[in-house]
Amino acid sequence: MPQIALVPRPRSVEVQDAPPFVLDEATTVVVEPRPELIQIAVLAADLLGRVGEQAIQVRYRDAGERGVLLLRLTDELPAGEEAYRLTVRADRVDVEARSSAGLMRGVVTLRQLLVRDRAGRTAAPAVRIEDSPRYAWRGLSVDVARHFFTVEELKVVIGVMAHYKLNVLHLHLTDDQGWRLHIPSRPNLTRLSASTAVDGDPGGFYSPSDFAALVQYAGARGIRVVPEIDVPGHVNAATHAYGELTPSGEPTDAYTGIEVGFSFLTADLPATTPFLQAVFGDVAAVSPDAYIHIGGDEVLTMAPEEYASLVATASQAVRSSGRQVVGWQEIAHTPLEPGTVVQFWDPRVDSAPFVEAAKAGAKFLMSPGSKAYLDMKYDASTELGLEWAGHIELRDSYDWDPATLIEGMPPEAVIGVEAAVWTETLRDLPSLMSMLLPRLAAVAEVAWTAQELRDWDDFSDRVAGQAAFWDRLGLRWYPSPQVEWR
Ligand code: TNX
Repeated sequence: MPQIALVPRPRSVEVQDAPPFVLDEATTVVVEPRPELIQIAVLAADLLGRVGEQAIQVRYRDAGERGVLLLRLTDELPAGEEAYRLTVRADRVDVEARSSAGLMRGVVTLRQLLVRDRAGRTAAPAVRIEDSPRYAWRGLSVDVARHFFTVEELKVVIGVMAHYKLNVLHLHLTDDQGWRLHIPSRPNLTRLSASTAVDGDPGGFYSPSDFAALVQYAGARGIRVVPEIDVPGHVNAATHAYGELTPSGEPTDAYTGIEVGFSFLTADLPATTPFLQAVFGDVAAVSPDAYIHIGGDEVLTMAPEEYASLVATASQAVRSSGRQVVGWQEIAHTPLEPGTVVQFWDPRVDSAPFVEAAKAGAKFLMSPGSKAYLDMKYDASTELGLEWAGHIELRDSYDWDPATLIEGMPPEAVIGVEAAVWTETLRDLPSLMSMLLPRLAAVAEVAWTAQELRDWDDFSDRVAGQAAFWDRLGLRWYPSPQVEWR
C-alpha cells in the first residue's frame, strides 16, 4: 500500500484496500456553474494538471464516467468554513466542503496525494479523509519593507502557503527603510520613501492595483491579506517623506541600516492625527480584509502615555473604517477594545499583562521569536538571517504548543499562529525561501493539526516527502540534518 505523507497531518485518514485513482486523459474537474466554484475548479485543474503534466478540463455536469474530480459545496460537514471531506476511489474523487476555502484545502490535500510512479502514472491511493483546522488564523508575516518583494514573488510565497493550508498573508508594508504601499492622500510616502531598502538595495512599492491583484490571487487560494502600517515607531520612511511629522519640522534622513527603535511619531504635533487618519483610511479603501495591523512594536524612545495615545489614535482610525485592530504585543500595555488581536512575539517579558488583556477580551496570535521567526539562523553556520532569538532548527519550529506558550492564558483567547520572516538579510526570493523551507511546513502543522495528532518523528518522516515538490517548483530550501530527505 502506498505511503500517505501529508503535511499538515489531517484529522482523520482511512486508507482503503482498493485500487488507486489514476490521473489520465479522461480526468475532468466537475463543478456546478457558479462563479466561486468555477474559479476553484480552474485552479484545481491547473494545480493537479501540473502534477500529471497534462491539461485537465473543467465541466459543469457529472456524466458519471470514470475520471471525475467532483468539487461540491455541502452543509453536511461538521462546523467550520475550512473543513473538507476527500474521498478517493479508483474511478472518481469527491471533494466536499462548506465553502470554496474548504474546497481549496481538499484540493491541496489531493495534490499532495498524487504521486508519479516509475511507470510515469500519476496516482492517488484510495482514501477517505475528514479534516478541519485547529486554528482559524494560520499566517505568515512577510517584511517587504527592509527588502522589497514584487507581486510576482509574493505569488510564489502564496502558492507555497496554500500548499500547507495557511490562510493569512500579513504584509509588513512600512518601516524605517521604506514605504511599500501607495497612499493617495499622502503621495510623498512612496514618491520619496519607496526607492530605498537595507544596504542601498533597490526598493519598490505596490500601487492600489498591484495590491488588488495580490488580494485577488491570495483570495482565490483561500488566503486573506492583512496589511500592516507600523506606527508609532519604525516610521523613518514617513518622517523622511513628511517633515511636518517631526518636532523640528525637518524631514529625517533616509535610513538603510538595520537598527531598530530610534524613529517615532509625536502625539502633540498638528500633523500627526490627520496623518494617521488619512493613512489608515486609504489602507482600508484598498484592503477588503476585516483586520488592519497597526504595528506598535519596539518603541524605545517614548513615554508610555504618549505611546498609548498614538496607539489609540491609530486604532480609532482603523475602527472608524469598520475594521478590527491587530498590533504587536506591546499594545497590550494600553487599553484595548474587545476583539483586538495582540500578536505575541517576544517571550523575554512578563506574561501577566497578556493574561489580563485576554481576560478583558483581546485575542492572541502566537508568533514566538524562538519558534516562529523564520529569519533566525538554523544554526551557527547558516549564511543568512539573524540570531537575537537564538537558532531555530526544524524541530524547534515544530515542537511547541500555542495553547500553553503563555502561562495562564485561557486557551480560547488564542486565535491562531503566525510565522514571520523579517528581511534585513534576505534580499531576494531564493534567500527568503531558504529560510521558509522547510520550517514554514512545520509552523503550518502547528497551526492546523490538533496537538494530540502531532509528533516530531512522524512529521520528520512526512516532511521528507515534500522536497520533491520544492524541487519541482525550483525553490531553494534548507536540507535540515534532522530529516532523512528522500
Ligand atoms: C524584531 S518582531 C522586530 C523587527 C525585526 C525583527 C528581526 C518585531 C515586532 N520587531 O523589527 O525585523 O525583530 O528578527
